[in-house]
Amino acid sequence: MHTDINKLFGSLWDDYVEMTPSAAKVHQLLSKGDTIINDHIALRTFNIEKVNLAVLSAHFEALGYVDCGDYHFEAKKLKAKHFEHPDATQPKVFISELLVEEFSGELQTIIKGLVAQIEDSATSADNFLYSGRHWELDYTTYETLLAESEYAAWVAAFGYRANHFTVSINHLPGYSSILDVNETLKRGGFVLNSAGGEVKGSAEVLLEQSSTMADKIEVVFKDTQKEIPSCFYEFALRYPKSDGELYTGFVAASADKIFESTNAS
Ligand code: OOG
Ligand code: NI
Repeated sequence: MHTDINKLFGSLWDDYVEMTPSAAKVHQLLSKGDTIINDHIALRTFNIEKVNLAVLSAHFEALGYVDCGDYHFEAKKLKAKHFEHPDATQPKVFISELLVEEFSGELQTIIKGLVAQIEDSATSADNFLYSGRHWELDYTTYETLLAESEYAAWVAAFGYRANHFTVSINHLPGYSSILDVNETLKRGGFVLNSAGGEVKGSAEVLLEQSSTMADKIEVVFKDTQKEIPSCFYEFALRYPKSDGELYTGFVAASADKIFESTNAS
């Protein structure tokens, strides 16, 4: 486990930028050299005991993060939680897990076989949250998973790392609306996720979000190399609750569409 939050997020960011070449360009386009404040990051896993959501969240809880919300995505067969740090300037953390037992016997056997290859000591090591894949994977196995769950295929191909970072528009100099951010991104040549509309959520639900479609990078499989969707960048604008404090939760209907940023098209 890490003892230094900034080092953990620094390592997660370095790995994320390697997986997501466009992220450095988006960061540059929006920040114009200023510091960007992250609203949150997100991680994905399987609900198998060795690597479940609680195993990932333990790394954040050791740094003072607190469980602040539960989410269920029935169609995608996922559960998620979000975590906040007492220091509100630290990014929130959104962690989801695939409900493996709700899938076919074939998918369950494949996933159990991948997880079995992880060294027992690996999941509590300092670097676990940005350690990537701990197993061998054939391209045909990836495709088999893809046919049932895009999420399962993504975790199988990329393992443990940040799936996205999220720019806090509330803290982004020069922007006060998500439409302006989206316009800048599109003019810069970046492709937005349009599932459910380019802007997910609204002022009424206290959160507006948008995201790029994931980059495609060359991934090494056991038998071949293929370009597949890796990670994406998200943008979030939060609105104040009646007590004047910014809403800090997530919106399940919006999150459901954000997941689709790693779809192939
Ligand atoms: C998480 C999708 C949900 C959000 O901000 O609502 C999300 C994922 O794609 O792993 O990040
Ligand atoms: Ni997100």
